[in-house]
Amino acid sequence: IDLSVTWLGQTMPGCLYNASGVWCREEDELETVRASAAAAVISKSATLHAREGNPEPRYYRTALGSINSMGLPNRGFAYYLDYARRYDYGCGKPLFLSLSGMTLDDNLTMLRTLAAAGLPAIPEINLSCPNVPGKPQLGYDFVATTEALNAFDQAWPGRYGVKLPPYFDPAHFAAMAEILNRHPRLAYVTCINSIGNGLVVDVDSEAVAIKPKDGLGGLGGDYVLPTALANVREFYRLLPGKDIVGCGGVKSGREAFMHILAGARAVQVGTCLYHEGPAAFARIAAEMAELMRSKGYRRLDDFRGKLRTL
Ligand code: FMN
Repeated sequence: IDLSVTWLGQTMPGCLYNASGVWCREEDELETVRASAAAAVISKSATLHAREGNPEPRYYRTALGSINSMGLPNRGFAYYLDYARRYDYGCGKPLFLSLSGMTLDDNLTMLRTLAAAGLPAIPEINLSCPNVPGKPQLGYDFVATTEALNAFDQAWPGRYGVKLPPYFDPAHFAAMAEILNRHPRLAYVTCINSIGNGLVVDVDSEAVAIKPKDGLGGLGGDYVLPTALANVREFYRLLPGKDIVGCGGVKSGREAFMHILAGARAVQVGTCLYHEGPAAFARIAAEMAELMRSKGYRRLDDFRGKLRTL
């Protein structure tokens, strides 16, 4: 069974890697992901300057997944750029740098600096962080997204990706796709970021589960799988010539298979990786291979995007 993925001009050894924000804030975490069965590596969303993030508790595990309001704790762009300068690109696993500037100018500064460094690392610009108090998710503001993408095209000469928030209405899928399709060098979109501003309540203590934003936080895990699949499938249909990276609710080979069937080129793992650690990649890949074997598929192209309707 061949799980390799040809994408962005290279062939990755598999289709699974970490979701930004999980197991990727520190260099030793990034290197552990690279050394695991993951097929690529993405760094924690970087701001121009390092951030401590929100007060704790800011992550909470539930039976169905997770709620978090981390608030972009990260080492700052220079730290991840330095990692990217020393990254072993010859290992065959692409390196993605997630960027989440606090302002458009910060994003442009990071993109220009990365461009000047001339590295093979690929930026994934995060249009969808729900957890910085007072900062709305850019991807829900179509005017601001239009302005941002036009500016990214000026600041960055190569191919890039964006991380989208989940959308919940066909009119919004269509409106966002129309904007994204104006940008030929926007090579891929990652769907989805967490479902923002959920609320987990503990009955015993009659309290919220996390401290920031009076308990509101982004949902991941089982909660988000159907929403993630809808976003992957709809953007797969609406963005010809671009790739979709599926993210949301992957915890076994079955969900990874569903994302590819819905059209994903590659698949990221967030909440499950947080709970299980990087051993999750080999387990999920083996489960996926077994599922494919039972169905008579030999490679991902045999079923990618071939989800049937009734
Ligand atoms: N997404 C980003 O694009 N940038 C981040 O910095 C980021 N930080 C996260 C931190 C934590 C602890 C978690 C749980 C998620 C974070 N996310 C971030 C969202 C995940 O990348 C992912 O989109 C979301 O959790 C859904 O995937 P899952 O169901 O596999 O968790």
